[in-house]
Amino acid sequence: MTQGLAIMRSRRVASTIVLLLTVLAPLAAVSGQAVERIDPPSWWVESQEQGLTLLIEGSELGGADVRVARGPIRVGRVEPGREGRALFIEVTVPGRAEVGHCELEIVAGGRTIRRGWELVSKPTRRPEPFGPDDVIYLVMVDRFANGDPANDEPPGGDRLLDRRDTHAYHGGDFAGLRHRLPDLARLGVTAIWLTPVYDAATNWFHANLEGAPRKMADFHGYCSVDFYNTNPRFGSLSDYRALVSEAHRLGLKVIQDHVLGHTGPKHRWVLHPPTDDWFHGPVDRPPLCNFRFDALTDPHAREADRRGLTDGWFAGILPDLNMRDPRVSHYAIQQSLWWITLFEADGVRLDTYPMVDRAFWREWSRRLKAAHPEMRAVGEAWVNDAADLSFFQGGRAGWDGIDPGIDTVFDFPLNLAAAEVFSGRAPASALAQALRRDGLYPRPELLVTFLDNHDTPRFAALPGVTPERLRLAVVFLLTTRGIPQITWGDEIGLPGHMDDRRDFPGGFPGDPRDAFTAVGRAKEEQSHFAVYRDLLRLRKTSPALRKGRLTDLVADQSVYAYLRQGDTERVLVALNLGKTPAQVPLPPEVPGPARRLYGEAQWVDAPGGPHLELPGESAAVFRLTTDNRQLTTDN
Ligand SMILES: [Ca+2]
Ligand SMILES: [Ca+2]
Repeated sequence: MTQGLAIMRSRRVASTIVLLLTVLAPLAAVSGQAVERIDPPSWWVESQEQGLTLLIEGSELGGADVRVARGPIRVGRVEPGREGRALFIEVTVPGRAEVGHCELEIVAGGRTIRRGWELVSKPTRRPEPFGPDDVIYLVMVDRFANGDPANDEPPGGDRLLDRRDTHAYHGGDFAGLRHRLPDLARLGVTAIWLTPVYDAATNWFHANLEGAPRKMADFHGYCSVDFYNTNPRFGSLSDYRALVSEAHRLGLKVIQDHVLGHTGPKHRWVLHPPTDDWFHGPVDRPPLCNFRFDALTDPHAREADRRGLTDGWFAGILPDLNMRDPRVSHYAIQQSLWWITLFEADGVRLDTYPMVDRAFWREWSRRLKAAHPEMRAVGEAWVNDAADLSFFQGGRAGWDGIDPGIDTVFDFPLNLAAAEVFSGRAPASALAQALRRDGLYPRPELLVTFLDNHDTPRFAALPGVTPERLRLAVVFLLTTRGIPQITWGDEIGLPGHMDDRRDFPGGFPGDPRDAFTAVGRAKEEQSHFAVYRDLLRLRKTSPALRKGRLTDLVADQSVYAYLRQGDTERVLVALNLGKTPAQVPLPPEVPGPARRLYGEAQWVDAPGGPHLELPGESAAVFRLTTDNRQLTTDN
């Protein structure tokens, strides 16, 4: 429950949003038979997917017959949806089908409508799985860099652009990010995670912030109105493809953000759901998500409490999809397959992962991994207790007999410990205490570690986190176990909180300075940047720092020292959070001499054994020059 409350607090804005149903833009009234869209709009040849199902939406489609007028695809079963507004059509792509334009003939009420549908080539690049060798850089597309001012206010004019308003669009886009990718590659990150790219341009709802009604745009991307198109403010599908290609050319992996469990409040389905139970309803009196993650992890919880988590609408405003209807779950799985395959994702970040049935994730994983065995997924489970969070990492069945198959999760418990330690509220040993619980996870080395993300306050903005402590936290993040994730601007100590997601200085036309360059960074920003740059370089050259076994050596009030041991290398990391110098005795299994790789600490070989002289509020990294043969025997 406390986790749920934590979320409610941290997502204060979302939880206070009051959707005014009256602002829902009514869909254009349609008379007579019409076909408005076909999802997915394309598929690829050589697909192994069985049971591909197209959702045709329009009007007066009841009793329709569907034929293939052109192309090699074959139509199987046709199932009508709700109120003649939807058809579910099974389609087969024959093994030898060739790429080309297809046409479907939809015949109903004496009318025939022809609609195009594309059979495209299958990209040949295989995903490169992200893992402990990687460092992930989170970019909120709207807030990073504006490379194309022409798309800032798309035709039709919602006038949602205002850089002074933290709830409006700021103009960032694919072109801007693409232009800055070389900077990210030089910084030393190896993967980019973009906030969702779905079309949401017309999404515009009213938020009630502490009594004051105000507008809120979907700059963050989590309120889709079209799962098969990009937000035109970010760019077109081909602009997105160009961004992904450029990232791959620079050796950067791409992690897509998939929102499968809910739509935006203004999605067309809210007014015209394709089936009666498409959403957990009723739509006009939606059930509220209870954020009771513990109800899922607790074998003795009430089923009603579990349903309160999986079947409730996030903050009562995000229409929650009913994955227990196979037509809905099929749509969601195809959506993921479409983006991952055609836009060549290396990995996926899954939004609000615990709020969707675990049986769905098991099926999602099975089908996604069948198509892309190398693809990895990280689920967002905002759970602060390791015992609960470990339940959500795939790799073993839980008490419910379900292995969701999702490779990893974000390490919120370690994030919480880091926030308490580096803000001065907890002793340094609390980091070791948090890591002590790694035995609970199927694969702790795959946990995605972070200091902050787009839903949390910036670490730099936490009370008690001084610039010095912030830099120590960065050393910890980049040297402890796991896959580190950095939030855009963290490398310069960008402040802000989840209600104030700031633009990267220099990413936007007219910015007074360009913090992508050394000359554009303030002195303190440059100090932060240097720590990221140096540690990322070190990490790149040190297999032990990336994947070595973690052994705690010293964990007390102000000092935390640990070893990372690989097959060929041993590295010692020491942090002193105290303001005064610390003398840190090292245990016998850490013999000298050692070579200092980072920091200003001194290694002292004394008759009683080596110790470290660590200046106040400093960190150090040493490579132990031990005989390598010893490493394989002391495990
Ligand atoms: Ca733009
Ligand atoms: Ca749900």
